[in-house]
Amino acid sequence: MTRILPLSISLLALPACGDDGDDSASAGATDGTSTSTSSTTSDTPTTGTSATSTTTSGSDSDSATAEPTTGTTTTTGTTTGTTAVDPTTSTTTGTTTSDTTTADTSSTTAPVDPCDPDPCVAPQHCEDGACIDPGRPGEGQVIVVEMMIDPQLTDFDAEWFELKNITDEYFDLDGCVLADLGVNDDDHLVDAGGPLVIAPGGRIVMAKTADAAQNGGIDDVAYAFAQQFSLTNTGDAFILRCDDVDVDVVEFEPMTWPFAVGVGIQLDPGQEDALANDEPAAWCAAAGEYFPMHTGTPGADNPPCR
Ligand SMILES: [Ca+2]
Ligand SMILES: [Ca+2]
Ligand SMILES: [Ca+2]
Repeated sequence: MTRILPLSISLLALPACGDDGDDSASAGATDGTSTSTSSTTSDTPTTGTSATSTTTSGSDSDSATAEPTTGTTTTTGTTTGTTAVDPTTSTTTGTTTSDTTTADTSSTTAPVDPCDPDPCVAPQHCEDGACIDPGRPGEGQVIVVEMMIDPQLTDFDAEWFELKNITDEYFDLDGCVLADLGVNDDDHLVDAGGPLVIAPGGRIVMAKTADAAQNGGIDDVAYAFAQQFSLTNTGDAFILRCDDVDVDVVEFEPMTWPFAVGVGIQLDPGQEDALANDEPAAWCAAAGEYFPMHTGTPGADNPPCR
């Protein structure tokens, strides 16, 4: 029996050795010393942490210790306080924005005229920055202002008429039609082989021929229409038609109109209008000779009739 005790004691002692490395919870409950030590040890950090956090949270509003944390928050507050600077920045930005807007508005408001300065050379004109060729005249924009209906020289060579552009823009007469009420009643398509430009306020002469030796000494004939168009001595019509628009029409006859053999008729400069020139009273017999026994001012201004 005596031997058994030591065994049980040793058996009891063995678990004690295993306890050291094993969980302290069960052993700790038995071992008062180790329990208090370990619990104190483990308690301290935990309690410390919670205590600190409690203190911190409690001190957030009161203690200066919590300020670091609160400081951070304060920093945010400061940042917010700095936000007081932000408004300034915002204000500045706002000002800048409004300035920029003002600048934009002024740049938008300022119209840019692509035709100023005018990049085009006459007879082209500027439209939205593009150089446009002259177009054909509309009704009444180009009118007939003088005619040699019955020349002393042969009618086949020496008839002519003068046109005036009474607008402030260039026109191209190439492609227009000359029509009359003559025996043949042929329309003549103006084919100048290129632009036949009449300048603003300008005048041009069209004749049967451009040969000055044949037409009565007229050198500056802009276009020769030959025999398809004529000014019939017994009465006829002069019609300038462009793009199917009668730009000007004048019907004449020898009884009431002041032309005669070798005497041209001219429109009074005060009657330069497509309707006014329909009336014989707006015309008068040309006085000065441009060629022996031929009166008129081909290519030059008409003097007043009275
Ligand atoms: Ca004639
Ligand atoms: Ca007319
Ligand atoms: Ca003239």
